[in-house]
Amino acid sequence: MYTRRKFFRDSLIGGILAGNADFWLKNAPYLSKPDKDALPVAIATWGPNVKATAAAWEVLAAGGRALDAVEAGTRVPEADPEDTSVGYGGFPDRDGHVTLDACIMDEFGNAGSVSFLEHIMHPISVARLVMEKTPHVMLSGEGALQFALERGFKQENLLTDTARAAWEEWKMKAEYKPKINVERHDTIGMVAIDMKHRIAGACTTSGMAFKMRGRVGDSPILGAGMFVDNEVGGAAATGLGEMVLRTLGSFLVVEEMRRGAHPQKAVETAVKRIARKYPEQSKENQVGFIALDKKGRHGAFGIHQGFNYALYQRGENKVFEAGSLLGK
Ligand code: SD4
Repeated sequence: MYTRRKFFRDSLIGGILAGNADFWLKNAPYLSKPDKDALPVAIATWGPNVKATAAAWEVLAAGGRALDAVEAGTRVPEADPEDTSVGYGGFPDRDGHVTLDACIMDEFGNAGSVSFLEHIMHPISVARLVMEKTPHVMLSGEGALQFALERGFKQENLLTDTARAAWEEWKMKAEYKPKINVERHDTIGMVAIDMKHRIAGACTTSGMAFKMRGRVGDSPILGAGMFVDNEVGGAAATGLGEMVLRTLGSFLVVEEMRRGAHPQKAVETAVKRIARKYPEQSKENQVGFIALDKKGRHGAFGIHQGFNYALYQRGENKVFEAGSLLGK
C-alpha cells in the first residue's frame, strides 16, 4: 500500500534529487569547533558502542596510540554475545554460518583486513596482524582462518543460541530483506585521534544477517567501510554495505574533508551522493557515516532517522543522534 508516510519520503527524495533540500543543514547540531581539548577523541557508529569508546578512551587517556585504542574499542562488541551484528553472537548467513569482515588502518596509511573469516572471535586483531606481519593487505576465508590459527587465535563456535533461534525463525520464510535500523545494525566503525595527533580507524562486523554464503560487505574494504588519512582525518560507514561499496563512501568523506569540508558537511555529501545514485534502495535501506577531522571535529549522518553514534571527547562519553536526510 502506498501510505502517506511513503509519499512523504518519496517527496523528500525527489526534493533532494532536485537539489533544493538543504533544509536539514540549517540546524545541524554538529558544527563543533576545535579547541585545545579536542584531542584525544574516539567516535564509533551506534549508541551501544559507548562501551567500545570507553575501552578506546582508556588507551588514549593513558597517552596510548590511536591504533591500539581502535583495536581495544572494537574488540568489545566482537566479544559481546548480545551484539548480533559483530563477532561472537553475530547473526549467521542464510546457511547458518557466522562469517566476519574487518579492517584496520594506522597513521602511516598501513592497512590490514580480513573478509569471510569464520570461527575467530576477534577479526580486528587478525586484520591488524595481516597489516603488521604479512606483505598483504587482505586475507579472506580459509586463508584468513589458517593465518589466524597459525598466529595462535582460538577456533570457536560463534553461533549463539539466540542467533541460531533467529536464523531458524528466518528460515520459515527465508526472505532476504534488510530493515532500516531494525536488524540492530551495530557494525562498529571507529576512528580515534591520540594525544600525539595520530589517527587510526577500525571496522568490524558479521555483515548483513542471512546474507548469501560468501557475501562480503563494505566493512573490510578500505575506503568503503573505513578509511583514514593522517593528514586529514577518518571516516567509517554502517548500513547496507552494497550501497557503500559502490560509492567508496568512507574514502569520499575523507576526500571531502581534504578539500576543506567540515566533517559534518563531508558525511552529508556522501549520504546525498548515495541517495542520488540509488534512490530506490535508499528508500528502504539505511547507510550512515561517522567522521573525524585532524582537529578533532566530528560529523555523523544517515539516510534515515535512527542512526546514532558514541563520542568520547573532553573526558565525556556520550551518545548522540545523527542527522538524517529523510524522516522515518
Ligand atoms: C555490511 N555494512 O556488511 C555492513 C552491515 C552493517 O550495521 O553496517 N551493519 O553491509
